[in-house]
Amino acid sequence: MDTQNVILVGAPMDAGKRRQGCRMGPDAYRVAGLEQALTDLGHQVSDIGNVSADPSDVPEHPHLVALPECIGWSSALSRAAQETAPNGLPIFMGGDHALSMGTVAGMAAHADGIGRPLFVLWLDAHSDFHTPDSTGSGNLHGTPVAYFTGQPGFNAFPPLAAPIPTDRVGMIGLRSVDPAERARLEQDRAMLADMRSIDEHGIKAPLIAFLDRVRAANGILHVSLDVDFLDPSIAPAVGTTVPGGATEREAHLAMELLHESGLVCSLDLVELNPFLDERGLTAKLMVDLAASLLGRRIFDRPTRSF
Ligand code: 6HN
Ligand code: MN
Ligand code: MN
Ligand code: MN
Repeated sequence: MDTQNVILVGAPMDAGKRRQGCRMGPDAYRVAGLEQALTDLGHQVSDIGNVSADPSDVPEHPHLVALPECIGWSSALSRAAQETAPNGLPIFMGGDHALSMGTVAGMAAHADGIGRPLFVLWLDAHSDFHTPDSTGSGNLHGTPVAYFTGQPGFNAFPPLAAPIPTDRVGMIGLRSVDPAERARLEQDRAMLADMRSIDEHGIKAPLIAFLDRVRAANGILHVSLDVDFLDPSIAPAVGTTVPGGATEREAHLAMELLHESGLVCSLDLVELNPFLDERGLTAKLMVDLAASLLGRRIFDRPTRSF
């Protein structure tokens, strides 16, 4: 098996929504044994600790939650992505999904620098395709895809070195998309696989079709894994559960196919709220999924004992 340099980057961002707890995510992944699980696969793993948000002098916004802090996280995490990606595969341990504004922007700049297009796989119940003008909740974790694809309304945020055209975005797991997001998605060319289509055709078909697109363009792939992609019965530790999510088997199969593709350059693990977990189950499942993505074989899955 080919081994890689894997760089764990803590992103204890909790500013992307009102409900707090995701700041404990990076330490939950550490306690759940992410570094050891990847080391056991033969990888060179280093944990560079936690990033903190840059200062921002943008004023607070009456509707958008913690706007200055989100801007400060975006620039800090974009820099962290650009600094780590040349040395290996960064895994961003979140933190809420607003952190992907920074990680994807930074990975896009990195990809641009090496002359390859960045594709993004969004594994999520939600499309996170609101703009600051369309979000009803004011929670910026519902906006990262709109930001890094260059939609209007993000003037207060760091300018993008390389906006990602929507036809380089694939979304799998969708089952809760607000009307404004839907209207925008319908005009766009992102690959969308909602849970209805996964029920009908399985998870392999849309994923392989998307990976073929990445390969044909000589692209590299950033994967953004939101805990609520998974069914809440197996992954309760998230503030935005939507019933009818991916099963443990569908999620592992997706990770194994991603590994076999050899195309993945970076990974976000987002929205884990350890305050809502049950005996660390969600954190451990996310660690096991990351291990499958990094090449753990099916017979090597651990027995869960408490
Ligand atoms: N996530 N569409 C809802 C909102 O508040 O804009 C939910 C967003 C969920 C965010 O999945 O990271
Ligand atoms: Mn505010
Ligand atoms: Mn999300
Ligand atoms: Mn979500």
